[in-house]
Parts: sequence; C-alpha cells; structure tokens
Amino acid sequence: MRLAPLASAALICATLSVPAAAQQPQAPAAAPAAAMPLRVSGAWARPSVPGRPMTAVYAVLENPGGSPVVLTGATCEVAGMSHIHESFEEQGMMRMRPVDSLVVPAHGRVELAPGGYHIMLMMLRRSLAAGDRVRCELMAGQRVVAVVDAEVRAQ
Ligand SMILES: [Cu+2]
Repeated sequence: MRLAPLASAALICATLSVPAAAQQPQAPAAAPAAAMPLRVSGAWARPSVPGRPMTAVYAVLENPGGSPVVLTGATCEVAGMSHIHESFEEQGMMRMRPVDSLVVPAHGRVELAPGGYHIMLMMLRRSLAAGDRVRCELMAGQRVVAVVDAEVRAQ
C-alpha cells in the first residue's frame, strides 16, 4: 500500500470539519517520561510542506502494564490542533480520518506508521524541517499517558 504524497493527503485533511469542542485544551504540565504508562520508541515526524501547516507524527507505543490504555487524543506544542488519525484506502486513494479512541492492549503495542495510525498535527505554528524536533503528549481523557519526542526527517 503506497501513501499518496503528503500534499494530497493534506488536502483531504483540510476539508475535515472540526467542531469547536474538538479544540485542544492547553497542554498540561510535563510529567517525567519514566512515570508514563506507555513506552515510546522510534518517534519521527514528516517535514512540513510550504503553504500547508500540517504534518504527521509516527512512533511505536508499548504498554508494559496489565491494563489496556485507551488513547483519546494528543496535544503538541507546535500545533494549534492535534488528533489521532487513521489512514485508509478508498478507491485506490489514501485518505484519513480522526479516531475517537485507540487501544494499546495490556502487554501489547500499537504502531503509528505511514499508511496506518498517526498523530495528525494541524495549524502548525512554525514550519518543520529535517533535524527539528516535535514534542507531543498522548492523552487518555485528561491524563497524559505518553510523551512523544519526534525527530523531523523525510522518511
Ligand atoms: Cu492524518
């Protein structure tokens, strides 16, 4: 399954309607990563494309605990709005949509990867180039359950 160029994916994203209630609250104070229920590895983000203030963040999330963790959203300092998205193929085109929740099973893992789940960052406050870093917090309701520190790179 090939991912369409980000520009066309971004077009689809831009057409999603966003109710005011979906706006992100201010990011809560940072908690130490060691205290987080989820372990994060291999985090990276795509560079932004001029004129399209959005990007996607990918990572592997592992849950060493005995209870599932239900992700409901994300807050990212660099983005005015962030959602958990999934990509899907429809009539040969890659499209994407927000998901209300994403379960990381007990003693299991979930991969955020091109063509699948990702953190969608919209309303970027600055452009992102290779070598930059992006920090997001993954939320389970009002609780921060993982800190994603992603490196911006082309692939
Ligand atoms: Cu997306």
